[in-house]
Amino acid sequence: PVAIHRGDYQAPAFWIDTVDLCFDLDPAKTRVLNKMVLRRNPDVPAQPLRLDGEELNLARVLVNGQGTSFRIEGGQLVLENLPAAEEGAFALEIFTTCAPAKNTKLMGLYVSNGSFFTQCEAEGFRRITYFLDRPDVMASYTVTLRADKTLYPVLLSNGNLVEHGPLGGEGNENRHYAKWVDPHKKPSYLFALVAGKLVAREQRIRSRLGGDHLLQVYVRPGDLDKTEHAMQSLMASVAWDEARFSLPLDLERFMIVATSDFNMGAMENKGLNIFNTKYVLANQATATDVDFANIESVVGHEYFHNWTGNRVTCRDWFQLSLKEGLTVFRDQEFSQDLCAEPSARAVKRIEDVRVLRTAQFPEDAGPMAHPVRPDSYVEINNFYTVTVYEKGAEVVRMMQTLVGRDGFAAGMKLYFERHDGQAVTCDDFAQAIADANPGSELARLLPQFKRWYSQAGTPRVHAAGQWDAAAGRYTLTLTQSCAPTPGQVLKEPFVIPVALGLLGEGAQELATQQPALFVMTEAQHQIVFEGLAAEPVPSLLRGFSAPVILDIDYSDAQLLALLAHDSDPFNRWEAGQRLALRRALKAIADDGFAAGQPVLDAAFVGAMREVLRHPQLDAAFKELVLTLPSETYLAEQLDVVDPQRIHAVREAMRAQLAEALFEDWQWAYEEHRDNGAYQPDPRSSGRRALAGLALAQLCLAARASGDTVWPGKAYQRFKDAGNMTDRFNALSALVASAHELAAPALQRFHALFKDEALVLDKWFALQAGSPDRNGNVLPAVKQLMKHADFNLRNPNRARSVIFSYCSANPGGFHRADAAGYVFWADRVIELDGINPQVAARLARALDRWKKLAEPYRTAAREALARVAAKADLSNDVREVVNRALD
Ligand code: HT7
Ligand code: ZN
Repeated sequence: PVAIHRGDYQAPAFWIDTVDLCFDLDPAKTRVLNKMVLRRNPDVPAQPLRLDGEELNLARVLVNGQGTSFRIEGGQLVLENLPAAEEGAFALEIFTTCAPAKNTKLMGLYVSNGSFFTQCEAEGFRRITYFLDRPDVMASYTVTLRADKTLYPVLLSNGNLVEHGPLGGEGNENRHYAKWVDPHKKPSYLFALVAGKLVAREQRIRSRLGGDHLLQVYVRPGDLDKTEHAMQSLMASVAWDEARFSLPLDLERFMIVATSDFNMGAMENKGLNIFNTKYVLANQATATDVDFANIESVVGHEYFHNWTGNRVTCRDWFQLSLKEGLTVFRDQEFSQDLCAEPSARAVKRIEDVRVLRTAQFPEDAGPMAHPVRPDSYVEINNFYTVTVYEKGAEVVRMMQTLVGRDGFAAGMKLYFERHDGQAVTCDDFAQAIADANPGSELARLLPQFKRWYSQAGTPRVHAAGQWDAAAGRYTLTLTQSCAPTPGQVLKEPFVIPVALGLLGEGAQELATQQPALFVMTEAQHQIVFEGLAAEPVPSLLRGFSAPVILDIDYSDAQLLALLAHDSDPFNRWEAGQRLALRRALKAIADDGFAAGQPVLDAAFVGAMREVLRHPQLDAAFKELVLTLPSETYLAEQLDVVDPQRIHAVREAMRAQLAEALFEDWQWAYEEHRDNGAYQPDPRSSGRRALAGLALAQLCLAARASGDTVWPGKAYQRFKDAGNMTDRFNALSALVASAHELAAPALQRFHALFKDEALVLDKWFALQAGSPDRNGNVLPAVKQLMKHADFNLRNPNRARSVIFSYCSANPGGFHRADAAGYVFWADRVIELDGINPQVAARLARALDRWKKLAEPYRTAAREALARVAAKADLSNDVREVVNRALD
């Protein structure tokens, strides 16, 4: 496979002004007539036109209505004899066919449950017609859809519906058509069409800044009762973008359509967003609080792309974070702004950081490490990563930290003034934010700040304090470093905003002469605090002000003080995690560690009890503090990883907390379980989360003591719960504690929800991700794959079983007999023949194999080598396994 390099960017040799597409939709053979008006780009030397194409059958090519010579070269349609620049625009007509029903890659035009959908980002449009399929070529689209009226009563595309009606003529008796005109120019990746038997929830709104709009959420008949939350989320998104950034909805009609076959979460096609059903459908009987929150943020995310992505798009795919990092930042801010209470905002921030640290930090330290703006790729689909998205969002967040909230809004305004309607770069964005804030630290440090875009790897900040009692002086030394990543050995210092404060005696917040934000630019800095009465406890990187690893040698007493008293909720949580981590790492390092051995001391247990019983703290915050660091996070702290040791230690810690806090968990459960009307707001979902954790802990404790009361209560809760969150938490408690009631509960759950695909996904995922006991999970996973409801072609279902096992269940997956890796290699190869994008995601499960202890390391390498040896692998999977083996 050939790598594409950022430095090789060249402007297109032709522009496409207009595109007139006519589709005759048929699952077996769809006919596409593509009439374009093109002109040469005068800034580029004359050259042939090379149009991208993939899996198309070409029937006809006409230039200005005449036949012309052409050739197919490397999949591209090459036209040499085109009018010269002086002749101006010319018409190009291309007639092709494709086979949507056979499209298992779910890129381009495909069929799902009898309806047609498209997915064009990043390079799917070339599977629909020959085109300059790159984001810097923006055209005006007119689209006509023709199809059977009974099978496809709804025909949708981007923009406004200008005509529709029956099709005349022989053979068209039951056929109809719809013609759509998009008033906005767009790149091909934002094109979409949908055709099928769908129904819509509709809402007319009058926006504060714009006019009247029609919002629609299209789903399959029968799912309409699950669309209210998505619609509410959409309305809230429109209002938020107007209020926070003065960005109005620029369309008369904004549509969301749900499909159950989708490679990712959702897609921001102009005016016609296409969503995975998982991020649309919800009611209290079928969706959990987490589902409700995810829907809110994904609906927001896609809506916010309408400006950050669609109005201003990427010049090339190396700039992907321009739209994705910025839009993740915007959706995170949106979800925080919807929180009524500051504590709920903090909870959201902790959740976001947890994702960054458990998924992005490992990526930044592994074979797929790449800068937020990558320098090269083989397959762009492999670069829709947590680095581009989540780390990209942290980079934008740091900009806001450096210029302030109002300064950032001013920067956004300037960005749109300068670039509306253009395809631009990450540099253009950073420049606009800096230029709007001329006196700011960002403006002063911009070239250095932009290293966040060009250097991969997670920086480490080492902090050491020195106390001079006689002088009343505390000196804090901060040192930054960043380990080499593939292709980047030496790193220059980053600009690192460190939000900080000091806790004094009695753990009260100290007023100091130093600002609350210190901006690191050098490899080392010293910050001196004078006039202190006693040695302070530093609270650093408050709110996680930069995406770095903070090394600091706190004593237990200092961490306990921070956990109990820090005014920054993020660092309060962080102190609890550090206390747990320290104990876990000590036990993991102990070669004599035996399963079930105590890991936790009275001080730690006491501190956890205090948080759990705290009269003022929020339930959601308590749940976060009382959840131990994940096995993946623990593994990241180690140079050599024995996944079974980590699993055993974490399980021992869970069991010990369960038993030591038994009465407190009972109190927490009784206090926080409620039977009132269901609301998915942060406060009530926090209560359910804490009650769920308590129930899981009580069932776990019961496992050790042989008590049957709590498993019985969990089973009862499972049966009579009024919402999916409580029901699923109760079921999970039984499954995680391997109680004998788990089997009948699982059976009953399946029977209750056999017709609800998204709920069945949960049922599969719960079993594939359950804590391993004597290697029981892999046989269960193999059994699940034989279940009548399993379907490898459906990405959600494949993820619910295979990914839940290989990527989210380290204790079950990393087996000494290598059977987990053999299973993984078989599935990667099998999936690659169906859907390379999904296969390549699964291939990443062994990214960190070089850190594994023996015998896991050798076995993992052999599994990777077996996949790599396969002759006809997709570029997607080949890039991932080659980089892993490198
Ligand atoms: N911008 C969207 C990316 C996306 C995608 C990319 C490749 C293959 C399939 C895909 N579906 C959606 C999603 C987003 O970030 O909003
Ligand atoms: Zn996005």
